[in-house]
Amino acid sequence: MFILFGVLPLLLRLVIISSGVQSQNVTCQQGWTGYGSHCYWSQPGLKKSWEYAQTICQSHESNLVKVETLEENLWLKTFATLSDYPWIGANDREKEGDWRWISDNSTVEFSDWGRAEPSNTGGNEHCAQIITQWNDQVCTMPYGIICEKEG
Ligand SMILES: [Ca+2]
Ligand SMILES: [Ca+2]
Repeated sequence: MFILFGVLPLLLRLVIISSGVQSQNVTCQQGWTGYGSHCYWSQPGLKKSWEYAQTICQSHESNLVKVETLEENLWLKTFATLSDYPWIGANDREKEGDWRWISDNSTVEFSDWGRAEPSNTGGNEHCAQIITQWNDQVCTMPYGIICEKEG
């Protein structure tokens, strides 16, 4: 009985927390998570090159995530599996130093580059990932995927 009384409040709390997570102001299809007016998808452990990651997103009518605000950036760090160092949609493949979002080719305005990043190490880092902050990385390396679409 002692154990039961100890566990019940904890279970109740978990139910409240999980229902809170689901109550977003956007409706997303199964397997997608809503935040703001967008839907997001990521699969822990699934790591691909940046371009293949974008292909996977496109096959689900989405793109690699466009990070527009501090709030979205913070939320993504709780949503994604950061140990997969997930790719985001920012890239400077067309022109060195000209960072653009793959979803709409717009210039990267908000950013969260880590210390001394983007470094363009070896002259060959043209795709962005989240480590703890953003890092430019060699696009062909396999890392996690965060897709985003309109809700
Ligand atoms: Ca670069
Ligand atoms: Ca770098």
